[in-house]
Amino acid sequence: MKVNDLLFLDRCCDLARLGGAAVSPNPRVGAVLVYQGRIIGEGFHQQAGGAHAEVECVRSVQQEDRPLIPKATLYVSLEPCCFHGRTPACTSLIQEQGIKEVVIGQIDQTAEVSGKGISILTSAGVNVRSYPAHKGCQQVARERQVFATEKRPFVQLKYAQSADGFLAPLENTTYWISSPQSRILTHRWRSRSGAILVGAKTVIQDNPQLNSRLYPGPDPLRIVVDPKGQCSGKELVFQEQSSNAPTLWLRPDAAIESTADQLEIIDLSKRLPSNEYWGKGLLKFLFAILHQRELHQLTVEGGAAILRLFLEAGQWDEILRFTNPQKYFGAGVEAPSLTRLSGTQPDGQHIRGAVTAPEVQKIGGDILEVFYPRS
Ligand code: AOF
Ligand code: ZN
Repeated sequence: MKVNDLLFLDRCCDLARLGGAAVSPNPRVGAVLVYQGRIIGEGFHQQAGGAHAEVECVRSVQQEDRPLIPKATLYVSLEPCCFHGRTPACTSLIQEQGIKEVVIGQIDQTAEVSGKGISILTSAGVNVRSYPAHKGCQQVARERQVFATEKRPFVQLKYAQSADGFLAPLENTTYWISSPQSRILTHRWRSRSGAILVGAKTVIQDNPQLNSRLYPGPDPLRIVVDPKGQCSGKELVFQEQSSNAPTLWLRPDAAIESTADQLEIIDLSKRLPSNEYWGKGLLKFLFAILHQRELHQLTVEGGAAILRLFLEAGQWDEILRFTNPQKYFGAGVEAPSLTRLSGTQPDGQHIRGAVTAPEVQKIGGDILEVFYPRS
């Protein structure tokens, strides 16, 4: 392991993170070209269908430095692609440029790549070093990797709780728990999200818009899971004028006609047996729809039953939990208990436990904790 390799891969990750929602369903990727310790080129993937990070990086090299390209080392956060998709293969670019040393972070789990990019380069005489354990490279590519391997989006569960672990003080009430700063951060996340999903109860009680109006950027696809047909269709999330983003409404029937252009009603009775309107059957169906639409990231924003649905099925990848340390409800709707997650269900299925990531942040007056599945 070379210390400089890790530093330059860190730089690749900083660049990759500049890619926003437009990158989806491609992975976020960053690349740098280094000659004798000096960065002579940098680039990142900005938009699906557009130039890959390696192409942007080579393009950015100044005229006077171009003769150095064959003598430079190319660092990329992800294995270079080796097939012609919407754009040509990066392995060809590397060979055309005469680059002889490539350092990568993650192997690209996309079926067409998956190690073949490395073997093509190695066979062509390029020296390749890889760092699959590099945390930054894992993080920037994680949505794409889950999408490619599990055929479902990367699932984030997001909620806010009181200091004593309640989502709301009473059933059927709306109560704002987190700080204005946390709200802006949530909208920033939404602007980089593929889709936001909530349950019918949340739509009826909170009447959320689920867009990213407090932060610049595109609005996500909105999904309402309403297997009992409880929503009326008059709620803001279904109204075209509340946002330019489309909404998917999963209902038990087609009793309500879509009035807004961007509202798509999915009649579950035509797609699933009624005993699968909830639970693993529903999740499987939902993931198939999202995979078909090439959505590689999904944020689940509640309520309690929906959060539990994903938790109990073990179908989640990250939990973002805000806690307001000043608020005590004493009773109400309980937040999911993450410490009770590990264990075995009655059907013998193991429940994916949760572990806290080391980073705990203060956002406004709130505490933001991040949890990952116990591996
Ligand atoms: C790279 N560098 O910056 C990205 C890669 O349709 P295309 O041509 O854009 O190809 C998409 C595939 O390329 C995608 O499925 C993934 O495997 C890879 N993404 N590869 O070398 C990049 N974004
Ligand atoms: Zn590529």
